Amino acid sequence: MARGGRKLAELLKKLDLILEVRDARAPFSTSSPLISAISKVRPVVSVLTKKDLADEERTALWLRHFKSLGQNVWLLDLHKDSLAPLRSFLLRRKPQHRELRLAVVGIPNVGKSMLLNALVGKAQAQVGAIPGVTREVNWFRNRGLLIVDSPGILDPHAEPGVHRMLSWLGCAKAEVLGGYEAAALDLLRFLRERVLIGPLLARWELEDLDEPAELTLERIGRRLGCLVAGGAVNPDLAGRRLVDSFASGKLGPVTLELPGDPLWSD
Ligand SMILES: Nc1nc2c(ncn2[C@@H]2O[C@H](COP(=O)(O)OP(=O)(O)OP(=O)(O)O)[C@@H](O)[C@H]2O)c(=O)[nH]1
Ligand SMILES: [Mg+2]
Repeated sequence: MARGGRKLAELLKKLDLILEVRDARAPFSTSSPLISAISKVRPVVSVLTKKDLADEERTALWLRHFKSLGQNVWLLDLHKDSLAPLRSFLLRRKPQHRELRLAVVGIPNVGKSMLLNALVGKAQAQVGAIPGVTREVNWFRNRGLLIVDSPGILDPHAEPGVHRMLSWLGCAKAEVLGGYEAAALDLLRFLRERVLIGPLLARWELEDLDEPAELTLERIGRRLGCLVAGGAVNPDLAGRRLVDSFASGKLGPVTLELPGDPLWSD
């Protein structure tokens, strides 16, 4: 992480602009830890990916929030949306006699490499559903753009709550943050507190009962057949299935944060 950050700092001198990628399901907690330093020296354009996995109404609140701050934010479903408008926007900033040089930065697994591929028009950078796919800084060039793909960088000093949320979104590894059972129980408690759990459980035809998270996880494990010999639920396996299904959007669209959320706002 420190090495990636240093490389990026050296690169900054050569760049015209930075594309910061965040996950639309948690636009605050998925911001890059480097972005406040970067924005002092280079213009930043933010992209919220995974529009299809986020709650539409909450996304509208976020867009209004960013607009009120005068921030330039693009909202995209990278599997479906055309990148032509963003490309044209970038090319309007291209110096006359050379390509526009930019870097795609952000925390792991938010869609940096996928965005880069869509912008250069080819599947050049490796994309994957687990965090940590891109390990080096790499340059890609096409049609007026010279783009750097960079490894995802997490903030080691972020609040534990932020890291926990990032594990639910697939941006941080639950294995290194106390394991899948703990991550799943935290997720269930968080969703219940914020009245977001009902529609998600309904996807598995489970009722939203007023019960401790452990019992909800047990019902999920039973429903999904995460059992050990003797018929008991394996809570780690059930936790993994819950977290993975949540992260990949299989449980339906949800946004975990609102602008000015008292839990995370600084
Ligand atoms: N549903 C959905 N999935 C997306 C979207 N954008 C990216 N993804 C998925 O997110 C995952 C991560 O994409 P990558 O481009 O590898 O992410 P990255 O930020 O480069 O990740 P690292 O290199 O690990 O830091 C892949 O499984 C993509 O298919 C989107 O808009 N919608
Ligand atoms: Mg990548």
